[in-house]
Amino acid sequence: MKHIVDADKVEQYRRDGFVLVPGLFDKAETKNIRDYFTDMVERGGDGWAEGGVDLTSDDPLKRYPRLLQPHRGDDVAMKYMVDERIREWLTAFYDMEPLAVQTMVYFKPPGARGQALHQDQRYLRAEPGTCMAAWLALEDIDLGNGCMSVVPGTQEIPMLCPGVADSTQSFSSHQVPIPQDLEATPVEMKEGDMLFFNGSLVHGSGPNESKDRFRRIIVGHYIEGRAEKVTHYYFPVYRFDGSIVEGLDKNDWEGGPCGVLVDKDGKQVIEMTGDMQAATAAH
Ligand SMILES: O=C(O)CCC(=O)C(=O)O
Repeated sequence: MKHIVDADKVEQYRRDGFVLVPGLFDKAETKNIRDYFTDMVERGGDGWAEGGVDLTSDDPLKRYPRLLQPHRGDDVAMKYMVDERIREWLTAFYDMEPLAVQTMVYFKPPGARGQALHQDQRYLRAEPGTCMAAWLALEDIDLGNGCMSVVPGTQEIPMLCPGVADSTQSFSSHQVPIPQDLEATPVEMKEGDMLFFNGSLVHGSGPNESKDRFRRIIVGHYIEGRAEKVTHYYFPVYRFDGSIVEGLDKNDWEGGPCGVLVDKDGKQVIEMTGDMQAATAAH
């Protein structure tokens, strides 16, 4: 059945920098993906588990670390990354087919920490344009098991210099500040729902405080079709037909200017006086 891209949702994405598309994948598909990658991490991660799997650790994320870039050798991950429905939506948002650069699978078992507020473009450094994510709920996700939160109003801001995250709540060590008058809003999702968001949008997730529910998701990251440069880590860059794009330039990891929040005449503004490398090194 041909999937229909909804014009109101495209408009919403262009305005807000994120949009939730309910039921983009059906339950048979999400179950397959969920079971497939859970089996993979439980047998040791097949080489994709961040830092390897440590079954003896007290940290749930060491027993179930996220899988990084499995599409580089795994067909199920590759199939997700270049899924036709994702292609149709992203192409509608940007009026041009994007390029695919990343897959990740998060398990977030009960008791696991979340990931502090951040902006993806800081890492991907796609130029020109931005990056975008296609984040699929592989089970029902709510505040209790650590849903995603987004900060509406940040979809067009520059990269903010990160501060230090609370390591009891987040496995990642950096956290960007939230500009005045904006707030993080939880996005609860049903299994099969897709959250699309751009690379400026500040987002992150809290811990899984449930007793017995995992929070599994798979995410693909993309750059605009007109991009000429992306951080070296994201090579090879793929088209949606699975072929590799040659000729893009490589950016360094986490470099470039970043913004600090300052008060000016009683109003908060972002001043691009920071340096991302310095901000990162300070932690
Ligand atoms: O799944 C999460 O908790 C965070 C994932 C995320 O931030 C991302 O995919 O950019």
